[in-house]
Amino acid sequence: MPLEWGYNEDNGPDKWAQCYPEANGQRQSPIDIVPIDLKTINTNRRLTWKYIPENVVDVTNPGYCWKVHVNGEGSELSGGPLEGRYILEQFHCHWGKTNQEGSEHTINGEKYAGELHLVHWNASKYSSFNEAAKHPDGLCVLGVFLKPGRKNLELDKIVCQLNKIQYMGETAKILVPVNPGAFLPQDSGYYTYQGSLTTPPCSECVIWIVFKDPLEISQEQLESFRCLRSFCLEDQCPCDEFKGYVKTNFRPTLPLNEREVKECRI
Ligand code: 3J3
Ligand code: ZN
Repeated sequence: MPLEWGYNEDNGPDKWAQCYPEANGQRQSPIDIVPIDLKTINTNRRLTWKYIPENVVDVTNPGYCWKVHVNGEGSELSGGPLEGRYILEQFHCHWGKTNQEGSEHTINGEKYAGELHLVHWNASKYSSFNEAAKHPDGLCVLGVFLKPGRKNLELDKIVCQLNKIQYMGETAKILVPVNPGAFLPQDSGYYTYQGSLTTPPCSECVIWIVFKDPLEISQEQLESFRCLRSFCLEDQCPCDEFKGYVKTNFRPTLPLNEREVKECRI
């Protein structure tokens, strides 16, 4: 069964609101971040994180990206703009058909080749991820821009499994510890604002933290993302321009409206 939404002409972001009305909301993500417009705050509450590498479970192809599920027990994201403790649920990635596009957030209109999202939920206030996703402070997503450069050895533990999840619905176990903290820039400043999921249902439940400094990954790692297929093995290959490959899975930016974006030093 193909996805009911996607990134093609007939099911792309400009059509999502037909089935997911929140996509037309006033606090949607991603956004274009314009640093000169921002209020810089020197928060005295340092953003801190802790992850358990052994708690990474598996990687799956939901039809529009690769997504790594994590057992969040023992993880913790707190401080900075956050009240309480957020725990890691999953991490995934967005990319484009060339290196000239692929990130969801942009800086002064500039796109990176991709964007990694570490999705956390507010375990101090809510009982589960799905419950948290119904509340304006339910989730916190850390966004890390990706640029082509040196291979990231920690990410390669995921990349080397992608050949086992070529088709939508496939899952592969991650049998080695993977440290999500290795994807986060050390001592980078960040931007933070109130937004939404960037995929349907586009729920307005996310506190976004977008790091300024990008993470380098190799050209080969980027190209391995573009080999994932957007349909199940049993389904017919859709006759689209890219023959059913996930070549693009980023949502274009949405208006900031009445929101404030804060720039924080780490
Ligand atoms: O995509 C599912 C979706 O079915 C729905 O349950 C939603 C929560 O209400 O999120 C999950 S998800 O964990 O896979 N997910 C989608 C992509 C949440 C986070 C992701 O959104 S993003 O803003 O980080 N890109
Ligand atoms: Zn995402």
